[in-house]
Amino acid sequence: MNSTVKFEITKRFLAAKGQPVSGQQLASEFGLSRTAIWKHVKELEEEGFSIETVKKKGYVLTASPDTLQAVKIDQYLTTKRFGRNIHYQVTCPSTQPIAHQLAQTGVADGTVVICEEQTAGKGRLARPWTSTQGKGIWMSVIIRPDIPPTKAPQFTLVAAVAVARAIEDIAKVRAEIKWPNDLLINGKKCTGILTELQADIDRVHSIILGIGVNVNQQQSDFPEEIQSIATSIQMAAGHPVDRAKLVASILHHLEIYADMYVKHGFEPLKILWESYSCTLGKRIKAIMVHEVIEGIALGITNEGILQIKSDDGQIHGIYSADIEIQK
Ligand code: BTX
Repeated sequence: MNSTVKFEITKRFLAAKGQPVSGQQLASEFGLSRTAIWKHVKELEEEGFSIETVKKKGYVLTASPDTLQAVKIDQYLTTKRFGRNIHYQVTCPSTQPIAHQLAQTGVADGTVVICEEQTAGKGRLARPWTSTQGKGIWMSVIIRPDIPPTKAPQFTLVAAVAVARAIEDIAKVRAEIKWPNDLLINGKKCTGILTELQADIDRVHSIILGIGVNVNQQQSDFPEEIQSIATSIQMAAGHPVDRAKLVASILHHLEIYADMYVKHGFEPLKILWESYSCTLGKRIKAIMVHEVIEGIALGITNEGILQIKSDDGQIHGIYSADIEIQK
Protein backbone atom coordinates (compact mmCIF):
# COMPACT_ATOMS: atom_id res chain seq x y z
CA MET A 1 0.00 0.00 0.00
CA ASN A 2 1.02 3.63 -0.47
CA SER A 3 2.19 4.26 3.08
CA THR A 4 5.57 4.61 4.68
CA VAL A 5 6.44 7.27 7.26
CA LYS A 6 8.06 9.36 4.51
CA PHE A 7 4.96 8.97 2.36
CA GLU A 8 2.71 10.10 5.24
CA ILE A 9 4.95 13.09 6.07
CA THR A 10 5.02 14.18 2.42
CA LYS A 11 1.26 13.77 2.26
CA ARG A 12 0.94 16.06 5.28
CA PHE A 13 3.16 18.70 3.62
CA LEU A 14 1.18 18.56 0.37
CA ALA A 15 -2.15 18.77 2.22
CA ALA A 16 -0.96 21.84 4.18
CA LYS A 17 -0.87 23.78 0.87
CA GLY A 18 1.97 26.12 1.82
CA GLN A 19 1.08 26.40 5.53
CA PRO A 20 3.67 25.39 8.17
CA VAL A 21 3.66 21.83 9.52
CA SER A 22 5.13 21.48 13.00
CA GLY A 23 8.17 19.16 13.22
CA GLN A 24 7.36 18.52 16.88
CA GLN A 25 3.82 17.47 16.03
CA LEU A 26 5.00 15.13 13.26
CA ALA A 27 7.59 13.63 15.62
CA SER A 28 5.05 12.81 18.32
CA GLU A 29 2.46 11.60 15.82
CA PHE A 30 4.84 9.11 14.18
CA GLY A 31 6.70 8.25 17.40
CA LEU A 32 9.99 9.57 15.99
CA SER A 33 12.62 12.03 17.16
CA ARG A 34 12.70 15.52 15.64
CA THR A 35 16.05 14.59 14.11
CA ALA A 36 14.43 11.63 12.34
CA ILE A 37 11.77 13.98 10.91
CA TRP A 38 14.52 16.40 9.82
CA LYS A 39 16.28 13.49 8.02
CA HIS A 40 13.10 12.73 6.08
CA VAL A 41 12.85 16.41 5.17
CA LYS A 42 16.44 16.38 3.87
CA GLU A 43 15.67 13.28 1.79
CA LEU A 44 12.64 15.02 0.29
CA GLU A 45 14.80 18.03 -0.58
CA GLU A 46 17.20 15.71 -2.39
CA GLU A 47 14.23 14.42 -4.40
CA GLY A 48 13.40 17.95 -5.57
CA PHE A 49 10.91 19.16 -2.93
CA SER A 50 11.58 22.74 -1.71
CA ILE A 51 11.03 22.95 2.03
CA GLU A 52 11.68 26.00 4.20
CA THR A 53 12.10 26.00 7.96
CA VAL A 54 10.11 28.74 9.67
CA LYS A 55 11.25 29.44 13.22
CA LYS A 56 8.78 28.27 15.90
CA LYS A 57 6.28 27.20 13.23
CA GLY A 58 7.78 24.25 11.42
CA TYR A 59 8.36 23.21 7.83
CA VAL A 60 6.74 24.84 4.81
CA LEU A 61 6.59 23.04 1.47
CA THR A 62 7.04 25.77 -1.15
CA ALA A 63 7.37 23.63 -4.30
CA SER A 64 7.24 19.99 -5.28
CA PRO A 65 8.83 18.32 -8.31
CA ASP A 66 6.80 17.46 -11.40
CA THR A 67 6.91 13.71 -10.82
CA LEU A 68 4.44 10.84 -10.64
CA GLN A 69 5.58 9.23 -7.40
CA ALA A 70 2.77 7.67 -5.35
CA VAL A 71 2.33 10.55 -2.94
CA LYS A 72 1.88 13.09 -5.75
CA ILE A 73 -0.95 11.01 -7.25
CA ASP A 74 -2.41 10.02 -3.88
CA GLN A 75 -3.24 13.64 -2.96
CA TYR A 76 -5.83 13.68 -5.76
CA LEU A 77 -7.10 10.07 -5.52
CA THR A 78 -10.84 9.61 -5.06
CA THR A 79 -10.91 5.86 -5.74
CA LYS A 80 -11.59 2.94 -3.42
CA ARG A 81 -9.15 0.45 -4.98
CA PHE A 82 -7.48 1.79 -8.13
CA GLY A 83 -4.14 3.47 -7.44
CA ARG A 84 -4.16 2.59 -3.74
CA ASN A 85 -1.04 0.54 -4.44
CA ILE A 86 1.40 2.36 -6.72
CA HIS A 87 4.80 1.05 -7.84
CA TYR A 88 6.81 4.00 -9.10
CA GLN A 89 10.12 3.94 -10.95
CA VAL A 90 11.97 6.82 -12.53
CA THR A 91 12.96 4.75 -15.53
CA CYS A 92 12.30 1.22 -16.76
CA PRO A 93 12.21 -0.60 -20.11
CA SER A 94 8.41 -1.00 -19.99
CA THR A 95 5.81 -0.98 -17.19
CA GLN A 96 3.99 -3.98 -18.77
CA PRO A 97 6.41 -6.81 -17.80
CA ILE A 98 6.75 -5.38 -14.27
CA ALA A 99 2.96 -5.40 -13.95
CA HIS A 100 2.79 -8.97 -15.32
CA GLN A 101 5.26 -10.11 -12.66
CA LEU A 102 3.44 -8.29 -9.87
CA ALA A 103 0.12 -9.75 -11.03
CA GLN A 104 1.56 -13.22 -10.56
CA THR A 105 2.41 -12.42 -6.94
CA GLY A 106 -1.28 -11.72 -6.29
CA VAL A 107 -1.23 -7.92 -5.82
CA ALA A 108 -4.53 -6.11 -5.23
CA ASP A 109 -7.04 -5.17 -7.93
CA GLY A 110 -6.19 -1.70 -9.28
CA THR A 111 -2.45 -1.86 -8.51
CA VAL A 112 -0.53 0.60 -10.71
CA VAL A 113 2.98 0.49 -12.15
CA ILE A 114 4.07 3.93 -13.35
CA CYS A 115 7.29 5.59 -14.44
CA GLU A 116 8.74 8.82 -15.80
CA GLU A 117 10.42 7.21 -18.79
CA GLN A 118 10.28 3.91 -20.67
CA THR A 119 13.34 2.93 -22.64
CA ALA A 120 11.53 0.14 -24.53
CA GLY A 121 7.85 1.09 -24.32
CA LYS A 122 5.69 -1.20 -26.43
CA GLY A 123 2.56 -0.85 -28.49
CA ARG A 124 0.46 -3.56 -30.13
CA LEU A 125 2.11 -6.20 -32.32
CA ALA A 126 5.52 -5.39 -30.74
CA ARG A 127 5.52 -1.86 -32.18
CA PRO A 128 7.56 0.69 -30.22
CA TRP A 129 5.90 3.29 -27.98
CA THR A 130 7.89 6.49 -27.46
CA SER A 131 7.81 7.43 -23.77
CA THR A 132 9.71 10.69 -23.22
CA GLN A 133 11.13 11.38 -19.74
CA GLY A 134 8.80 13.36 -17.47
CA LYS A 135 6.41 14.41 -20.24
CA GLY A 136 3.72 11.78 -20.27
CA ILE A 137 1.86 9.11 -18.34
CA TRP A 138 3.30 5.64 -18.85
CA MET A 139 1.41 3.25 -16.62
CA SER A 140 0.04 -0.27 -16.34
CA VAL A 141 -3.04 -0.94 -14.26
CA ILE A 142 -3.56 -4.48 -12.96
CA ILE A 143 -7.27 -5.32 -12.92
CA ARG A 144 -8.69 -8.55 -11.56
CA PRO A 145 -12.28 -8.81 -12.72
CA ASP A 146 -14.27 -12.00 -12.27
CA ILE A 147 -15.07 -12.47 -15.98
CA PRO A 148 -14.43 -15.04 -18.71
CA PRO A 149 -11.54 -14.27 -21.10
CA THR A 150 -13.95 -13.49 -23.97
CA LYS A 151 -15.08 -10.38 -22.09
CA ALA A 152 -11.55 -9.03 -21.61
CA PRO A 153 -10.83 -7.23 -24.92
CA GLN A 154 -13.62 -4.71 -24.23
CA PHE A 155 -11.45 -3.34 -21.42
CA THR A 156 -9.58 -1.45 -24.14
CA LEU A 157 -12.82 0.39 -24.92
CA VAL A 158 -13.61 0.92 -21.24
CA ALA A 159 -10.13 2.40 -20.70
CA ALA A 160 -10.45 4.63 -23.79
CA VAL A 161 -13.65 6.19 -22.40
CA ALA A 162 -12.04 6.65 -18.96
CA VAL A 163 -8.99 8.43 -20.43
CA ALA A 164 -11.13 10.62 -22.73
CA ARG A 165 -13.31 11.68 -19.76
CA ALA A 166 -10.25 12.43 -17.62
CA ILE A 167 -8.59 14.54 -20.36
CA GLU A 168 -11.81 16.50 -20.69
CA ASP A 169 -12.17 17.00 -16.91
CA ILE A 170 -8.60 18.04 -16.22
CA ALA A 171 -7.45 19.78 -19.43
CA LYS A 172 -10.81 20.81 -20.93
CA VAL A 173 -9.68 19.24 -24.19
CA ARG A 174 -11.91 16.89 -26.17
CA ALA A 175 -10.13 13.77 -27.40
CA GLU A 176 -11.76 11.40 -29.88
CA ILE A 177 -11.60 7.63 -29.74
CA LYS A 178 -10.37 5.81 -32.82
CA TRP A 179 -11.44 2.19 -32.47
CA PRO A 180 -10.08 0.18 -30.83
CA ASN A 181 -7.22 1.70 -28.84
CA ASP A 182 -6.23 5.21 -29.88
CA LEU A 183 -7.24 8.61 -28.61
CA LEU A 184 -6.76 11.44 -31.07
CA ILE A 185 -6.72 15.21 -30.64
CA ASN A 186 -7.20 17.13 -33.90
CA GLY A 187 -6.65 13.87 -35.78
CA LYS A 188 -3.30 13.07 -34.13
CA LYS A 189 -2.57 10.38 -31.57
CA CYS A 190 -2.22 11.46 -27.94
CA THR A 191 -2.96 8.13 -26.22
CA GLY A 192 -2.40 4.44 -26.89
CA ILE A 193 -3.83 1.54 -24.92
CA LEU A 194 -2.40 -1.98 -24.80
CA THR A 195 -4.56 -4.64 -23.16
CA GLU A 196 -2.80 -7.86 -22.15
CA LEU A 197 -4.20 -10.85 -20.34
CA GLN A 198 -3.29 -13.50 -17.79
CA ALA A 199 -6.00 -16.12 -17.99
CA ASP A 200 -6.87 -19.78 -18.23
CA ILE A 201 -9.64 -21.11 -20.45
CA ASP A 202 -12.51 -20.17 -18.14
CA ARG A 203 -11.30 -17.28 -16.04
CA VAL A 204 -9.32 -14.09 -16.26
CA HIS A 205 -6.63 -13.87 -13.60
CA SER A 206 -5.49 -10.36 -14.46
CA ILE A 207 -5.88 -7.78 -17.17
CA ILE A 208 -2.79 -5.62 -17.59
CA LEU A 209 -4.01 -2.36 -19.01
CA GLY A 210 -1.09 -0.41 -20.47
CA ILE A 211 -1.95 3.26 -20.89
CA GLY A 212 0.39 5.74 -22.58
CA VAL A 213 -0.66 9.41 -22.66
CA ASN A 214 1.33 12.24 -24.25
CA VAL A 215 0.78 15.07 -21.79
CA ASN A 216 3.36 17.87 -21.85
CA GLN A 217 5.42 17.28 -24.99
CA GLN A 218 6.11 19.95 -27.56
CA GLN A 219 6.13 18.84 -31.20
CA SER A 220 9.96 18.75 -31.18
CA ASP A 221 9.98 16.31 -28.22
CA PHE A 222 8.67 13.54 -30.50
CA PRO A 223 11.13 11.59 -32.65
CA GLU A 224 10.98 12.60 -36.29
CA GLU A 225 9.27 9.42 -37.47
CA ILE A 226 6.12 10.14 -35.40
CA GLN A 227 6.09 13.97 -35.47
CA SER A 228 3.38 14.07 -38.13
CA ILE A 229 1.09 11.60 -36.32
CA ALA A 230 1.62 12.36 -32.61
CA THR A 231 0.35 15.17 -30.41
CA SER A 232 0.11 16.00 -26.71
CA ILE A 233 -2.57 17.43 -24.44
CA GLN A 234 -0.43 20.50 -23.73
CA MET A 235 -0.22 21.24 -27.45
CA ALA A 236 -4.02 21.34 -27.62
CA ALA A 237 -4.66 23.03 -24.26
CA GLY A 238 -1.98 25.68 -24.74
CA HIS A 239 -0.58 25.17 -21.23
CA PRO A 240 1.12 22.40 -19.23
CA VAL A 241 -1.15 19.91 -17.52
CA ASP A 242 -0.64 18.45 -14.01
CA ARG A 243 0.19 14.82 -14.79
CA ALA A 244 -0.52 13.58 -11.23
CA LYS A 245 -4.01 15.11 -11.32
CA LEU A 246 -4.63 13.50 -14.70
CA VAL A 247 -3.52 10.05 -13.47
CA ALA A 248 -5.87 10.35 -10.48
CA SER A 249 -8.73 11.33 -12.78
CA ILE A 250 -8.03 8.42 -15.18
CA LEU A 251 -8.06 6.01 -12.23
CA HIS A 252 -11.28 7.58 -10.90
CA HIS A 253 -13.14 7.05 -14.19
CA LEU A 254 -11.50 3.69 -14.85
CA GLU A 255 -12.65 2.26 -11.52
CA ILE A 256 -16.23 3.41 -12.10
CA TYR A 257 -16.41 2.19 -15.72
CA ALA A 258 -14.61 -1.10 -15.03
CA ASP A 259 -17.06 -1.90 -12.23
CA MET A 260 -19.98 -0.88 -14.44
CA TYR A 261 -18.72 -3.12 -17.25
CA VAL A 262 -18.24 -6.14 -14.98
CA LYS A 263 -21.72 -5.71 -13.46
CA HIS A 264 -23.81 -4.66 -16.47
CA GLY A 265 -21.75 -5.41 -19.59
CA PHE A 266 -20.79 -2.92 -22.30
CA GLU A 267 -24.29 -1.67 -23.12
CA PRO A 268 -24.45 1.21 -20.55
CA LEU A 269 -21.01 2.41 -21.69
CA LYS A 270 -21.75 2.19 -25.39
CA ILE A 271 -23.49 5.58 -25.66
CA LEU A 272 -20.57 7.26 -23.92
CA TRP A 273 -18.07 5.44 -26.14
CA GLU A 274 -20.01 6.43 -29.27
CA SER A 275 -20.12 10.08 -28.19
CA TYR A 276 -16.30 10.15 -28.28
CA SER A 277 -15.88 8.05 -31.41
CA CYS A 278 -14.38 9.56 -34.56
CA THR A 279 -14.83 6.32 -36.51
CA LEU A 280 -18.58 5.82 -36.67
CA GLY A 281 -20.39 6.76 -39.87
CA LYS A 282 -17.05 7.32 -41.63
CA ARG A 283 -15.58 5.48 -44.55
CA ILE A 284 -12.69 3.47 -43.16
CA LYS A 285 -10.09 0.91 -44.07
CA ALA A 286 -9.56 -1.87 -41.50
CA ILE A 287 -6.11 -3.37 -41.89
CA MET A 288 -5.73 -6.80 -40.35
CA VAL A 289 -2.84 -9.26 -40.45
CA HIS A 290 -4.25 -11.24 -43.41
CA GLU A 291 -7.01 -9.03 -44.76
CA VAL A 292 -8.04 -5.44 -45.54
CA ILE A 293 -11.71 -4.43 -45.46
CA GLU A 294 -13.02 -1.07 -46.69
CA GLY A 295 -16.45 0.37 -46.02
CA ILE A 296 -18.61 2.46 -43.72
CA ALA A 297 -18.17 2.00 -39.94
CA LEU A 298 -21.70 1.28 -38.72
CA GLY A 299 -21.13 0.91 -35.01
CA ILE A 300 -19.87 -1.43 -32.33
CA THR A 301 -21.72 -4.33 -30.80
CA ASN A 302 -22.11 -4.90 -27.06
CA GLU A 303 -19.12 -7.20 -27.41
CA GLY A 304 -17.02 -4.29 -28.72
CA ILE A 305 -16.87 -5.69 -32.27
CA LEU A 306 -16.67 -3.02 -34.98
CA GLN A 307 -19.20 -3.49 -37.78
CA ILE A 308 -18.28 -2.36 -41.28
CA LYS A 309 -20.56 -2.32 -44.31
CA SER A 310 -18.51 -2.91 -47.45
CA ASP A 311 -19.55 -1.61 -50.89
CA ASP A 312 -21.20 -4.94 -51.80
CA GLY A 313 -23.58 -4.45 -48.84
CA GLN A 314 -21.99 -7.15 -46.72
CA ILE A 315 -21.58 -6.51 -42.99
CA HIS A 316 -18.25 -7.52 -41.47
CA GLY A 317 -17.49 -7.88 -37.74
CA ILE A 318 -13.94 -6.77 -36.90
CA TYR A 319 -12.35 -7.88 -33.65
CA SER A 320 -9.03 -6.05 -33.94
CA ALA A 321 -7.39 -4.01 -36.69
CA ASP A 322 -5.53 -0.83 -37.54
CA ILE A 323 -8.02 1.71 -38.82
CA GLU A 324 -7.44 4.34 -41.47
CA ILE A 325 -10.17 6.96 -41.69
CA GLN A 326 -10.67 7.92 -45.34
CA LYS A 327 -11.29 11.51 -46.39
P1 BTX B 1 -0.17 0.90 -31.23
O1 BTX B 1 0.46 -0.33 -31.78
O2 BTX B 1 -1.58 1.19 -31.54
O3 BTX B 1 0.69 2.19 -31.59
C1 BTX B 1 2.07 2.13 -31.82
C2 BTX B 1 2.40 3.10 -32.94
O4 BTX B 1 2.08 4.44 -32.53
C3 BTX B 1 3.88 3.13 -33.30
O5 BTX B 1 4.16 2.22 -34.33
C4 BTX B 1 4.11 4.58 -33.72
O6 BTX B 1 3.75 4.76 -35.08
C5 BTX B 1 3.10 5.35 -32.92
N1 BTX B 1 3.68 5.92 -31.67
C6 BTX B 1 4.71 5.46 -30.91
N2 BTX B 1 4.87 6.21 -29.82
C7 BTX B 1 3.91 7.18 -29.86
C8 BTX B 1 3.56 8.26 -29.02
N3 BTX B 1 4.20 8.52 -27.87
N4 BTX B 1 2.53 9.04 -29.41
C9 BTX B 1 1.84 8.81 -30.54
N5 BTX B 1 2.13 7.81 -31.37
C10 BTX B 1 3.15 6.99 -31.06
C11 BTX B 1 -0.49 1.69 -28.78
O7 BTX B 1 -0.01 0.75 -29.65
C12 BTX B 1 -0.38 1.18 -27.34
C13 BTX B 1 0.61 1.96 -26.53
C14 BTX B 1 0.62 1.57 -25.08
C15 BTX B 1 1.69 2.26 -24.32
C16 BTX B 1 1.64 1.96 -22.85
S1 BTX B 1 2.68 3.01 -21.94
C17 BTX B 1 2.51 2.03 -20.54
C18 BTX B 1 2.53 0.60 -21.01
N6 BTX B 1 3.87 0.09 -21.08
C19 BTX B 1 4.23 -0.17 -22.35
O8 BTX B 1 5.35 -0.61 -22.70
N7 BTX B 1 3.20 0.05 -23.17
C20 BTX B 1 2.04 0.53 -22.46
